[in-house]
Amino acid sequence: MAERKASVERNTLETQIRVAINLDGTGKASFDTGVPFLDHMMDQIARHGLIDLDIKAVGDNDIDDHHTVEDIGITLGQAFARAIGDKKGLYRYGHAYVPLDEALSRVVIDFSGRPGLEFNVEFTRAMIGCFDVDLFYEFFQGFVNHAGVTLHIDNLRGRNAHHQIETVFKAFGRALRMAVALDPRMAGQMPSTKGSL
Ligand SMILES: [Mn+2]
Repeated sequence: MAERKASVERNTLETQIRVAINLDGTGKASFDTGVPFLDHMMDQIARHGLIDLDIKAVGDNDIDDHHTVEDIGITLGQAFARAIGDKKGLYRYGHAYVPLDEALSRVVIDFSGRPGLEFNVEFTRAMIGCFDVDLFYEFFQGFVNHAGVTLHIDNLRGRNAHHQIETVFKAFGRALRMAVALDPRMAGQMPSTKGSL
């Protein structure tokens, strides 16, 4: 099987990001982004997606975390697009429900080639520690635009904002794991009647 790995570097005047991923990994994660709560969330992607992630970021966090979080989403999306390759034999769709105590989220993803995000999370508070919850939308929008995926995220219930977003990221990891898996019955074929994605 061809290796499904990618390394992407993205530099702007606001941020310098490096992302290395292995879709057929074991969930090994290494982060140095200057945004610890985002690292905690991306750790869920690695663990529950069984995707190795190595992410380093230097950003203008002296302003706020906005550029860094958005640009990590963008660069992670680029890395996925590159590692996925031509999509032959891909499951393509993935979904998961994940609970954490009172919180429950559902994430559905399609490696459609068409960027689209439905993000329905009514956070019960504006900040988690020093992390502004508005930035999660920016992270997923950056990812969606550059991975070329359709992504539906719904937090179905939850009182604790940390639980709300943690169920989203765990479900995102599980949905990714399903979608990026190779289907032996689809071997060598495009998972689309159009013949391309
Ligand atoms: Mn947690």
